[in-house]
Amino acid sequence: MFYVHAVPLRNAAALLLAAVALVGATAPAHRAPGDPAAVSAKLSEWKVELSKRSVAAGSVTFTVENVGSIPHAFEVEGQGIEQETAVIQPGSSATLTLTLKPGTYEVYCPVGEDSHKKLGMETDLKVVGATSSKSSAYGESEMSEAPARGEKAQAIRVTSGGPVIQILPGPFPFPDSAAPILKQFGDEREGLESQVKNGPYSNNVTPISGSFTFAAWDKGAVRDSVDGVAEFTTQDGARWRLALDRVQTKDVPHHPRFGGVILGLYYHGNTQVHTPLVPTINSAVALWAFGHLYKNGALVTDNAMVHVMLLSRTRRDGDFALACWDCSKNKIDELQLQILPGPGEPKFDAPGGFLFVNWEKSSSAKPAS
Ligand SMILES: [Cu+2]
Repeated sequence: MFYVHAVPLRNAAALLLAAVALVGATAPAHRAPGDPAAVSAKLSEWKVELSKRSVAAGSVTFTVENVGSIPHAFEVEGQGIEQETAVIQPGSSATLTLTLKPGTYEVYCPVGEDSHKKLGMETDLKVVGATSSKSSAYGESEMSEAPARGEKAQAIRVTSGGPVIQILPGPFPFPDSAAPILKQFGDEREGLESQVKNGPYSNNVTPISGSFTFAAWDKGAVRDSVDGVAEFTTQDGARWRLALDRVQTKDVPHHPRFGGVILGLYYHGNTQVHTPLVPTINSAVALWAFGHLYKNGALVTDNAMVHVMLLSRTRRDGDFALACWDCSKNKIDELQLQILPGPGEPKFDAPGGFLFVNWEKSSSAKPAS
């Protein structure tokens, strides 16, 4: 997985500043016994930054600021301790004072059953014997950990199965549940509210036929990739073919801050990650890609915007109405394919101008390497 905000340059500048600061650093200031150590923390999408990576054992006060745009929280876990703040709204702060023994502690955002943690909101804190405290600046964690994390490649192969349904425009069936979440979506709210009235997250479905198989690789950094083909015949008899060969790295309307391939994530709905117009689900894979789309053998576009998920089932057997607002405990077998026109391209010649297709009994495996 990777993040699409334009932070790398700023990070690079911060790292340079941090390096300069480290060169100029002198011996750490001693504090009187009994004085709590102070650590400040910044939460944002999707990272946790600590002012220090290492503190002396004893009482430690964390001052935590949410500098992001959605609610977060702060948890410290390790050496038998597991303590967290309440949820912190964007622009607000909280403090947490703990007595910490020497050892390594995991520091992360616990919102969304670890979905924020999986998206990158985690780091660690070393607590050392009281006399050998050493502090360092923001940014050192990225220097020491990013390369190791980038090597972690995971892969999945997904095969479609079961009934195939095309989702047609219609009202979203959980408007009361979605309303409080939509309030936090700022600029996006208007578009989402029109999708509540008549959009692609509806109970208005029709059985069709087709198949979809793909393999996807989550390689960290910017090397995620995908390879797959979907073929289906829509309600109107049109034959569609979609070839996937490259992941998408820029913001997608209504899918901000995401790109590439993410394996194993719990999100949507009330976790406030991603569009709230999908119930809360657990996913084996979520990916964003560009696709080559053909209709009846003729190329429609090389830039179709594609979002794919294999997720815990959201729809009923039989009539395929959305059946739950929190579907995260259900079996993971629903394969969703969502295809939208590329930026500036005309709507597809299909109801609502989009192609949303589900395969209701799909499966996944690790691909042979
Ligand atoms: Cu968070």
